[in-house]
Amino acid sequence: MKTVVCPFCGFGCRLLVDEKSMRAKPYPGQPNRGKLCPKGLYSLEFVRSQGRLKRPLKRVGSAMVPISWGVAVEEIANKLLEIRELYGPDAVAFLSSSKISNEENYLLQKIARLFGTNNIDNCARLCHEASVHALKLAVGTGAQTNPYEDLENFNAVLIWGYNPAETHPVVMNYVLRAKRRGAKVIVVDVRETRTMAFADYKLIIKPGTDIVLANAMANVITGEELYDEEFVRSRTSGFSEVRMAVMKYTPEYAETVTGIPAETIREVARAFALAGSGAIMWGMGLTQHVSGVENVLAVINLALLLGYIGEKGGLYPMRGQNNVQGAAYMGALSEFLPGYVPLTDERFRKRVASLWGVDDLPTERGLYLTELWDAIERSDLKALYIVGENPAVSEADFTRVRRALRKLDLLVVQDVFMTRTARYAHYVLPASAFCEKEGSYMNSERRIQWSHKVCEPYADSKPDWEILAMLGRALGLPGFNYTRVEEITVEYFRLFPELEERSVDELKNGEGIFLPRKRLHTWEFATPDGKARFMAVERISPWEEPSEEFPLILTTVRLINHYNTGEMTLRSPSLVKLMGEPKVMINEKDAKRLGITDGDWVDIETRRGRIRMRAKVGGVPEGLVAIPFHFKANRITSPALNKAGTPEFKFSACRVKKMKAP
Ligand SMILES: Nc1nc2c(c(=O)[nH]1)N[C@H]1C(S)=C(S)[C@@H](COP(=O)(O)OP(=O)(O)OC[C@H]3O[C@@H](n4cnc5c(=O)[nH]c(N)nc54)[C@H](O)[C@@H]3O)O[C@H]1N2
Ligand SMILES: Nc1nc2c(c(=O)[nH]1)N[C@H]1C(S)=C(S)[C@@H](COP(=O)(O)OP(=O)(O)OC[C@H]3O[C@@H](n4cnc5c(=O)[nH]c(N)nc54)[C@H](O)[C@@H]3O)O[C@H]1N2
Ligand code: SF4
Ligand SMILES: [Mo]
Repeated sequence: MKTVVCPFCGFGCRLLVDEKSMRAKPYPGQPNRGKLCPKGLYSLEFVRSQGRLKRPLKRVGSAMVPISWGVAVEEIANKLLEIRELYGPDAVAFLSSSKISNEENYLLQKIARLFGTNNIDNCARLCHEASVHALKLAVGTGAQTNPYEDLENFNAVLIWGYNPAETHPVVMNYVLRAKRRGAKVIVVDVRETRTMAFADYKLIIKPGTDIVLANAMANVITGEELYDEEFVRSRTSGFSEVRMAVMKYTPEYAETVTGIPAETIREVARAFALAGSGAIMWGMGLTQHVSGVENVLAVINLALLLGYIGEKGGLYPMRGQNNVQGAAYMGALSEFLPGYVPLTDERFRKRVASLWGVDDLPTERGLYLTELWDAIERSDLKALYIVGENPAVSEADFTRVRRALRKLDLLVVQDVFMTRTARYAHYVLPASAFCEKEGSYMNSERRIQWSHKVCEPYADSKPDWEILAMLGRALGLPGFNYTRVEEITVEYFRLFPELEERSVDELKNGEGIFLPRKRLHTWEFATPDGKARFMAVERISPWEEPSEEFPLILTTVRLINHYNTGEMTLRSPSLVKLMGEPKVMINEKDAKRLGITDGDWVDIETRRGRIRMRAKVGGVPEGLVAIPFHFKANRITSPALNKAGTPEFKFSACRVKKMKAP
């Protein structure tokens, strides 16, 4: 039996895998304590599926022909160098993957920066980057503050724009244990979710009005003097601005905007404040809006008012992908060096440069993932190297993404499957799957865990770190002569003072290592003056308002047995058996008005285009339609970006029409 990290969500369960039968069962220790959801349980199935990429492929005309690893890497490197020679290093961009290990993310951002560009990003941009920006501003570190185990000790859990019963099923065990101890569970969502089945308070909010609700709760907490005066005085700044700003957000006003009764807002604000300790957990319902950063700031203000930090509470931006937290800590983001250190921090930047054997590194922030497509259209960007990312499906308004991908001089896709994105590639490189390689991953609570190799790489595939080491050498970059993955682990350990005394053996054999430590901000915040910053925020309207032509609001959501763009889940027979057909949810009244009954085929249309699926009547309030984002939703979603570069996946204006069956 070997321990392996689950390749799906950011909760970061560990699996015990029997090497002979290749069956997984849950690891009894931290963090999943003997539990798994179906995706983890059946995660080995996609590894053995027929669709795996077997060998490197090169586009010749309209055909993809097999070539050797040596030729593929040599040709790709030469083409990248040629483009750099002609147009400069910023004509090339690298997309890293929150599916690959820390070591692999570390290598790809090292390649990008040594190549001369900060055009390095990952799908965190589509996900929790607004949380990172807000947390950086307010508390100084862009990550979850407390471990999962703390959830059980708090007296209240506020779950906001987040549906863990489907998206992080195992974390629900922690929430439920808290509830059994008497903790109040409050859930805020635009529709009745599975998570609400466990809630003491279910708040159904109008889409995109979360700031108004959070400010109204702050209005009650300040107005009724329920805040923690000592904490506010000694550990924060900016309180008076926030108190002033929320004065006009009375519960009565908030009721008219959010649709939640004023009395309920009061009751919930009081219950949360009087609990004495509490966690706030949030997800894509907050971040995937043009107001994403401000949404998160408004919610963080509540924790700061009540002193729900350290022993008394925690901020839980529950991370999406299994290694999205690690990708960030390893520096696979266009505006941060490893450890979320800004590019402008000269001391740290020079330290990284000297570790890599050069004088300095580029200092201008690179392109965000969501800015690449316009840069390609403008002919500023000529080459894109994508590792484990499927933007032709996962990006908003993907028609323009697909158009841009076609225009590139060089597109390389390194993946385990021939993805929708790989179809546009000039070169496709077969990566080994998670259980075919060794490496470390970091989960949402910032626990670094080792994942062991349980089987040999499929066909002629190679672990991503080996491919990237070959690429680094072919590009003539210094320091890519790795022979074992552990050499990369030791190298990234050197960037973090907290890891200096730790060893790879400890990581391999124990319950993981928290970076930088288990609980953040217990005594001091990571801001320059050590204090948390209240940030007053005002309501921000969605980019696109419903109109006569497009009268309904469209949001996109997740289902428990589907995963993101489906490349992995659709290749798992057991999961395919469990998953239902994704359907558009529409309210009974809207359905009746439009002559739609349960199971009918409908067209959902926005200003970007149209998709067709079956309707499921019920489950959403009047005026809202919700579609599972998996597969095709992004043909029609809004590409408007927030300050952190995340699209407004959760709000488009749309219309729905009944169709004859296709
Ligand atoms: N089964 C499964 N699990 C997954 C994934 C998956 O694809 N499938 N993906 C993983 C990834 S990458 C991520 S990022 C996480 C995401 O995990 P979640 O954040 O839980 O995922 P979503 O379903 O996208 O969005 C959460 C909720 O936001 C609500 N919402 C929409 N608009 C608003 C709004 O304006 N205000 C409020 N308050 N709520 C709103 C939606 O109704 C939805 O219930 O899940 C991870 N886990
Ligand atoms: N409408 C709408 N769109 C959304 C969202 C939404 O809520 N609504 N959510 C957004 C969010 S939060 C996210 S995170 C993104 C996700 O967007 P993506 O990251 O593009 O989606 P995934 O399907 O997770 O793609 C991961 C890819 O990694 C590959 N892979 C798996 N393991 C390995 C490996 O070991 N090596 C390599 N090289 N490749 C590997 C898989 O085959 C797959 O192609 O989608 C975003 N898009
Ligand atoms: S909860 Fe997440 S990490 Fe755990 S088994 Fe399910 S998908 Fe994997
Ligand atoms: Mo995500």
